[in-house]
Amino acid sequence: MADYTFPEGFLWGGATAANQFEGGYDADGKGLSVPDIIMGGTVDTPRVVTPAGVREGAYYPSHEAIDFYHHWKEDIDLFAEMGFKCFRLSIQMSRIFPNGDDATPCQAGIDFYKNVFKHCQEKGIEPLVTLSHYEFPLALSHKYGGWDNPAVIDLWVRYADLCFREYKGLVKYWLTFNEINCAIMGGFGNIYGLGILPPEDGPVPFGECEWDDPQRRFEGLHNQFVASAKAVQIAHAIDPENMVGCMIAGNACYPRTCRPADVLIAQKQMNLNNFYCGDVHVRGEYAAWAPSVWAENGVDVERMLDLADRDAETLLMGTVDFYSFSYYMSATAGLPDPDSEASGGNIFGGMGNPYLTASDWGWPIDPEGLRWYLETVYDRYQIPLMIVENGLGANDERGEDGKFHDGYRIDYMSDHIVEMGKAIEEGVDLMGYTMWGCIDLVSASTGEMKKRYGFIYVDKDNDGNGDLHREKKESFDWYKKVCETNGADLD
Ligand code: BGP
Repeated sequence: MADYTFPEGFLWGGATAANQFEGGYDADGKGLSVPDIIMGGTVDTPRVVTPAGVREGAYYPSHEAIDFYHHWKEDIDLFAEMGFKCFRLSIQMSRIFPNGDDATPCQAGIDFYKNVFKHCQEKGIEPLVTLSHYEFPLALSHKYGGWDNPAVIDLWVRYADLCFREYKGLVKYWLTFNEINCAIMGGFGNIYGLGILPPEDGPVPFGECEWDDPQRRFEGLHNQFVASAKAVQIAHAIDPENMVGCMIAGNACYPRTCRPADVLIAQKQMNLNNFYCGDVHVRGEYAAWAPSVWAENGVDVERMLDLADRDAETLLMGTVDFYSFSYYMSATAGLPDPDSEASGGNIFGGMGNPYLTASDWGWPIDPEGLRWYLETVYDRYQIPLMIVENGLGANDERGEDGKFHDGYRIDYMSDHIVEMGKAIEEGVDLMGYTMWGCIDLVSASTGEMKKRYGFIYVDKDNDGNGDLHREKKESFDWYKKVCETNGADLD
C-alpha cells in the first residue's frame, strides 16, 4: 500500500481521440477530416498525406479505426467495469459540421455523441471532451487554408458553442485544442495541429520541411488561442459548472550536463515547448520572451505584437480553469554533442539521457520526470493540473495461455502513479489521470495498430485485418484495482 493519498473524487480513467478510434469516417453525413487523408506508416516509414482527398486503393487507418462508432456501448461498459470515473474522448467537428461552415449542423452527428455521453453518465463516468484533437474538416483546409486564416475562428467558436449547448448537463469537463503546442514544430504541427496541408502528396515530416511557413504557424497558433479564449467564456456563460482546460504536449526537458550553456538551452526549450502556449492559456498573455521566439523563427515581430495587442482582452478574459497535458517521456538539451544520440519521443524529441531506458518505440521512460514536470508547472501557474495522456506503446503478444500478459505496462503505469502521489504530497493540485489509449487504437505518429497502449486488446492489425473483437489484457484487472482503491493499491 502506498504512503500517499489521492484526493477524494480523483478522476481515474482513460483517454482516446476520435480520429484514432472512432471510424465511421463517412457515416451518417460526416464530412472528411484532415486525418482521413493520412495513410498508415510504421516507425521507419512515415505516414503519407494526400492533401487533395482520399486516394483510391490506399489504406487510411482512421476510416475504420477500431470502430467505436459501432462498439461504443460495449466499450463504455468495459470502462465502467474497470471503475473509470472519467473517459476522455474527442468530438470530430466534421461529424457536426461536415464542411465546417455549413449553414446547419448534422443532427446524426450531434445525436451520436449525445448517446455516448448519456451512456457514460448512466455508468457513473464523467466524459472529458476534447473539442479539437488533431482534427479539422478537410473542406475548411481546402477553402480557407487552415488555422492561419482568422475566418476559421468564428466557425470553430460556433461549433464549440453548439457543443456546450447540446451537451449541457452531460459534459462538464472540456479541453479546447489537443497538444496545441505541436504547432511549434514544423511539418506534423501544420497538418495535425493547424489543418495546413502540404502542396502535394508526401510524407508527414516531423520538424523542418520545405513547405513550412513559420509565419503561418505562429499566426495559426494565435488564432487558436483566441478561439480557445472565446470558447472558455461561452462555456462558462452557458453553464457555470463547466470547467475548461488547455492541453499541452508535456516536454520535460533537462540540461544535458551542468555546463551553464546547457542549462540555458534546456530552459529555453522548456519555455518554448511548454510555456509559450501555457502562458497564453493560463495567464492570458504572451511571455516576455515571446518576441524573441518570433524573431528567431523569422516571424514578423511587429505583426505578432499587433495581433497580441488587438486580442489582449479576449485572451485575458478567457483563461482556462485547469492545465492538462500529455506525459510520456523526458528529453535533454544542450550544446551539440557528438556522443549524444537523439532520443525518440512524443512530438518533441531531444538529446538522449544515459540514465533512462526506452520503450519498444524508442521513447525514454522517466516516471520521476513526471513528478518534476508536475511540480514545475504547478509552481508556475498554481491552478489544478490534469494528466490526460500517459502510457506505454508496446508490441503486445499473446502468451502461451493465449492471453495478453502486459506486466511491462503495469510497471510503467504504476511507477508513474507513484510519482503522481509524491507530487500530490508536495502540494500539487492534481485533478485526475486518464491513461492514453485505454483501448488499443491507431497510433497518431505512425498510423500503426501494432503500437498498442490498451487495457483492452482489439483484434486488428496494421493492414486493417481482424474481426475487431475486444479482449481484456492482464492490466485490465490491475487498473480496476487502482480505480477501486483510489490509487492506493498498485501491486
Ligand atoms: C499524443 C497524441 C495522441 C496519441 C499519443 C501517443 O501526441 O495526443 O493522439 O497518439 O500521443 O502517440 P502515438 O500514437 O504516436 O504513439
